Parts: sequence; structure tokens; C-alpha cells
Amino acid sequence: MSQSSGSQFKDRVLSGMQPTGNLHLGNYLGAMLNWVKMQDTHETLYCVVDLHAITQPVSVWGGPDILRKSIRDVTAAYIAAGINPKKSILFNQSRVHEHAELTWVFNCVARLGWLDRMTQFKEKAGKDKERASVGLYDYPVLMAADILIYHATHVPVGEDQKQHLELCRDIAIKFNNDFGIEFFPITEPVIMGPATRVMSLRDGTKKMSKSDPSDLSRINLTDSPDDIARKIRKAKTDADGLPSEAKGLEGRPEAENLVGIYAALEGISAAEVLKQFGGGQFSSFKTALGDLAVTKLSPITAEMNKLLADQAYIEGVLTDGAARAQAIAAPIMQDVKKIVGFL
Ligand code: AQP
Repeated sequence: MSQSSGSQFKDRVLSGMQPTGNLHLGNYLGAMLNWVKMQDTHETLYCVVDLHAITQPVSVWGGPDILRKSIRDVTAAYIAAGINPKKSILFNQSRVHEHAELTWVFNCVARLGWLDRMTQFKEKAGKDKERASVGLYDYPVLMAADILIYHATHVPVGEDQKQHLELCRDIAIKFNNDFGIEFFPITEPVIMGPATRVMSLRDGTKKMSKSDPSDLSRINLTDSPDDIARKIRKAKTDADGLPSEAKGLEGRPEAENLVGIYAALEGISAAEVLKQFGGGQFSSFKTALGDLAVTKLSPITAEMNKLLADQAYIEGVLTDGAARAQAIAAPIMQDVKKIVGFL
């Protein structure tokens, strides 16, 4: 069929982030670090999922001017974190209309019962789900279309996206069964690394998130060194010191989170972190963690700012990326139309 794009790699990766605010340490450690590595082993497509951003209330994504800025900011963050727009196809989702077109077909394949089980919708809609947008409910169907419009085989994400990827597999299987054709691949989630779920700095039971109203809950990729140090200093901890072994972190979500962040940034295990800091007080560990976070994140922030000073470059990357993405998506959408029976 029409999957081939002439890439040297057999497997194709697709992933994306919402331009709903500044990217944070969770996005970076949970997903982007893996995205960068996969550029050398897979054909990679990374998108800024602006269609997803507008599923939330306008107050969350900020309105048209802020959305345009956020799309550029996230594009710059991708490149600054190591996504090479020559190696990877980097684009914003709304420029490739096939994402929305395939979503409609998938809306007619996915079952209400499947969507009713999605925990992210329940969390984001909150108590007043009658007031949530239809788009928020349909979010995982659009995500399945994002992936399958490229016949992507692998999707690197954080732990929170696991359920959505299971739904993507269910949609592919049902489409293939309904039409009696092996057309869509059964995509593999790639959830790897020591920080697949980075938690809020204010509450170790909640994931770090762009839309958390408290800026102290997250480290943004745009934070200054002083902000990073301050947020880590103020991070919630419990009354005990650091344990000497990883099992001493059980039932202590805040301590476990900070140790996990250190491990992920340094590229070592939690046990190795505790070998170094176990038995000590949080205050000295927090200073070391702040220094490490600044060392790792400051070059990304500096590069982002440099890139954002050249808006024509960002625009060029997105235009080129969208054209390359569409060259893959359009023939797959044509095949879908034939399979479904559209004239
Ligand atoms: N806390 C996290 N730990 C590990 N991975 C995370 N990701 C997000 N938060 C964490 C991963 O980042 C990718 C992009 O996520 P997204 O921006 O598209 O949406 P999200 O998962 O809904 O992230 P946020 O920060 O919570 O955004 P808002 O607040 O706007 O909804 C995904 O791979 C995700 O797993």
C-alpha cells in the first residue's frame, strides 16, 4: 500500500505535544528524550498538536494570538531539545488536514463504550462533564488518526498516554476487521526511561502538567536558573530524610519523584542516586538537584531563545515539515476513502 516514503528506516515514529503553555520537565524526561534518540533508528515525525490544544477551554490555551505564539514556542523547544528538522519531519497538526479527515472515519469506527472508559477525559472534564467540549471527549480518536494517518509503528510517550494508545490499537483492529483488510498497523507504545511519569512538585500524587494553575508545580523549559532552584527548594517533601535504598521511597511520592527526576537528568538509577545522597537531609539534595537541573536545562532554554529570535526560520521548518508530512498522509487517506467506499 502507500506507506513508503523512501526512508532508510523500516519503522516509523509519530508523537506530539500540545501547545497549551510552556513545555515542562515531564514532557522533556517522559517523551522528548526518547524522541531525540529515536531519530537515529526510525523514520520520525513530531508534531505540535494544535488541534488537540483547542479541545480545552479558551482560557487554557489563551486565544488565537497566544496559540500562534505557543505553536512557535513548542517548535523551538523541540529543536532546542535536539529534534533535528532535517532528520525528523517537524510540523503543526492543523496544516495537514488529513488528521481531521481520518478522525471522522474513526469516529464511526470507535465505540462510545471505549471512549467512556478514558481516564484522561474524566480528569480533564472534572466534575462538570456536561460542560466539557465534544472535542475533549473525542481527543483520543484524533490521537489515533494522528498516528495511523502515517501508518506509524511506534509512539514514544509518557505513562499517562498508555490508555489512549490501547484505544488506537483497538481502532486499527476494528477498522481492519470491519473492512476485511490488513491496512492499519497495530502500533507499539514506547514508554521507557526512569521518568515516564514525573509528578507535580507540589503534590507527588498528581502528574506534572502544563495546565496546573500553580507554576510552582512544574519546571518549565523556559524557567531561569533562579526559578528552577527556587521551585526545587520549595518542592514538597515529607519530614524524613532520604533513605539509603530505593525501597525506602515506597509510600513517599514526593521523595520518590525528586529522586526519579535526579536519576533521569543524570542518566543513572534511583539506587545510584540514593547511594550518593541516602541518609542526608532534603535541603542538600535539593541544592544538588537544582544545580543539575540548571546544567541540563539552561542550554535548551538559551537555544530556544536564539531560535525564537528568527521567526522566519521557525516558519520555514513548519512549512517544510507540513509538506513532507502531507506527502505521506495524502495517499493513505486516499486509500482509506477507497476502502470505505467513498467515490
Ligand atoms: N508529568 C509527565 N511525566 C512524563 N511524561 C509526561 N508527558 C506529559 N506530562 C508528563 C508526556 O508529554 C507528552 C506530551 O503531552 P501533551 O502536552 O500533549 O499533553 P499532556 O499529556 O496532557 O501534558 P500536560 O502537561 O498535562 O498538558 P495539559 O496540561 O495541557 O493537558 C506526552 O507523551 C505525555 O505522555
